[in-house]
Amino acid sequence: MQLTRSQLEEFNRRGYLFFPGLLDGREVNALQQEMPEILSRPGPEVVPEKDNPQAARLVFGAHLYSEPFRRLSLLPRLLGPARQLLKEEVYLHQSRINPKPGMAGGASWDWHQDYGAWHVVDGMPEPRCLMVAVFIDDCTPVNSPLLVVPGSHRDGFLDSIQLHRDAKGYSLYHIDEATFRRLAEENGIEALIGPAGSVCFCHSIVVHGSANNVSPWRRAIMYLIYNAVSNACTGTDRPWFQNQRDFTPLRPIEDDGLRRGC
Ligand SMILES: O=C(O)CCC(=O)C(=O)O
Repeated sequence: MQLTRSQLEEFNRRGYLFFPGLLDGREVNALQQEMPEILSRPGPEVVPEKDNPQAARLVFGAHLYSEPFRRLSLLPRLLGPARQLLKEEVYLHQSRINPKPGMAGGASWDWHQDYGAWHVVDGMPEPRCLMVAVFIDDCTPVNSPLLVVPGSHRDGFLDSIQLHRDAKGYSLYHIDEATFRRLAEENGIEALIGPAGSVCFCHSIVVHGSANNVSPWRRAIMYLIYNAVSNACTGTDRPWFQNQRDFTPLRPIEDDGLRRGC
């Protein structure tokens, strides 16, 4: 998939591009079928919710142990735009699934820029990476969609970030209230709504967050973090599932590779 000039302009202006239903039903099904096994892994790559240890808050690294998720990360529909937006070869710095179970099992995320953790903890030199959000489930107005502040990347990396004291098993640098109020007043807030299989290509310093999922329905999203190869992280503190150390440029598979592998 090749982005058009107007899509590139939109990305520069708004900080993200959203494609409803970029994956078809068979592809979505292949990913959804993997979820029970992924969620039941005992490993440290599964981070529980603080107030509900039975529920997973984050599952890191699924592309390394689930074949459908590995194939997803190499689809030309994702890799092509990632390389185009970053203007060079890319590797996968991190992947994480946020399963966001229903009935308030999936707790909120304070407003933050993802780049904070990668920069401060993993030593990523520049915000030259992308957060690609792939909807595993339908994201509706009622099941706690991801909320973004369009255009907030134009303010750059905010120096008001603070380490979130409640983040256990992962790092989250959130922004202070005054800064967030200003950004929201200037730019508004948008909810990413779409069917399972929708994909958002998002700049790594776009401010985003989400509320508790009080609906009965799960709202899982896979976040694939593509980083420019020349922007590889220098830190080594975090484990394989949070800070991948293989900087080999990714090579796309066939565009029907996820469908055929099912
Ligand atoms: O999926 C969500 O609700 C928010 C997740 C998020 O902001 C993150 O993982 O950086």
